[in-house]
Amino acid sequence: CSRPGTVGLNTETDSTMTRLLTAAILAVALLVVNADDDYSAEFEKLDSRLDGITSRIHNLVAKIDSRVDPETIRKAHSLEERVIKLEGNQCGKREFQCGSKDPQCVPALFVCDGVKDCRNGHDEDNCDLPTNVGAQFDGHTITHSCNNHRPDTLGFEITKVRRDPYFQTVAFVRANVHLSYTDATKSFALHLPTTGYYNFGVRKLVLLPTNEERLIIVCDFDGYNFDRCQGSVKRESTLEVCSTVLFVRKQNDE
Ligand SMILES: [Ca+2]
Repeated sequence: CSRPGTVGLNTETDSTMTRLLTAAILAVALLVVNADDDYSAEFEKLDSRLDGITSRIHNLVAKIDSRVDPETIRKAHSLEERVIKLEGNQCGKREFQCGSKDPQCVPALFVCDGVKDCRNGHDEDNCDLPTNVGAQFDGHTITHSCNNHRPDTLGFEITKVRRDPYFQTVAFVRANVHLSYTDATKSFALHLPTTGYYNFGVRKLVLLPTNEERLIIVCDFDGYNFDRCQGSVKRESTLEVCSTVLFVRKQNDE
């Protein structure tokens, strides 16, 4: 037989639960909305700061282009390239942007091949190699999940460079990668000879895997500042980035 009192109690309880749930959902929704509001404000602030910085850098580059100090010009272009990297340059992944005053995309393979492909010729303007023989870079590990031994030190030295006259866009290199790490009981130091290449079109140094862990070191230069590159370590099988590293040139007088 039925028990009306119990049914009534259950209905009341259900109603209370429904209201509580509704309130909880509303509270979560409000939190999400508020959180979105906070992030939107933060994004707007960053966006506006980036606009300001971009405009200042473009003005600076325009002003100093006529001066003769190549180091100052190089620094300004380096800043400009870093901003372009953040904002995107409207070209494809394997394309080169000829320049902000005369935007044009050309295939990255056409950069530094001895033939002017950009209307403004910028694809042939900046063809010095940042990784000449003897160049040494020390890494500062930012994130690391490649394995369970985060490096205490990580760096590389270029030992040989070869450029093929028929394929100037790429410089082939030999390098020594060194790294050290410490586990629970002792320290390890490894020196791993490897090969790789610098691609002028995308301004990337790639060092091929050195041991059974099959990790690739990729370092992105901005094409102007030869003293630093944004490094990432990738798994060869999946190309997943498992470590990020800032590489800074070791000065020879150290
Ligand atoms: Ca060219």
